Amino acid sequence: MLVFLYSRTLSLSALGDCEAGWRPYQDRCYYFSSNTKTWHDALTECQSKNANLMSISDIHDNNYLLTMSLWMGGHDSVTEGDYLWSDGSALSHTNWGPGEPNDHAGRENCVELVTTQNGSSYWNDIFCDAHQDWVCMIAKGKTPTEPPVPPSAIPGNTY
Ligand SMILES: [Ca+2]
Ligand SMILES: [Ca+2]
Repeated sequence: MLVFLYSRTLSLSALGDCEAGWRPYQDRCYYFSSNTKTWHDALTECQSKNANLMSISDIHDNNYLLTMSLWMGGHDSVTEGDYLWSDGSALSHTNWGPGEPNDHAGRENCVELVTTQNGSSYWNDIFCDAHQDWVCMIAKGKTPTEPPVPPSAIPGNTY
C-alpha cells in the first residue's frame, strides 16, 4: 500500500507542471505504482515512459514519501559495492540503514527505500527479484510516453 503525502512546503501552483498521473515535487515529476514488480521490471516500465526509477539526490527528498518499502533506481549490479542510479549517475547522497548495504548472501544488488512507522526512512540493498512498489521519475518539461510497453525480461541483462 502506497500513500503519497505532499510536502508541507510544496506549492500547489506547481501542480500544473506534470502530466496527468504524475505528481510534482521540486523540479521533477513522479509516477507511483499501483502494483509491485521486480526491480528490473519496474525499471523497464519507467524507461518505457521515457522516465527512470526514482533517485534521491538530496536528503530532503526523503521526507515526502510514506510507504513501507519501494524500489529506487540504485543498484550495484555492475561492480559489487559501487552503487549507481539506474540513469547511470553516481550517488551523491546516501541514507543507508544501520549495517546496510550488507549484500546479504552475496545477492543484494538493488536498493529499496524503507519508511518506518514513525515516518523515518532509510535505504537497504535487497534481492532484485523482490516484488516491491516502485516510483518513476522524470524531469519537469520532459514528456512521459504512454501507453507503456509491456515489461519483458531482456536476455543477458545482469540486473
Ligand atoms: Ca550488492
Ligand atoms: Ca541489505
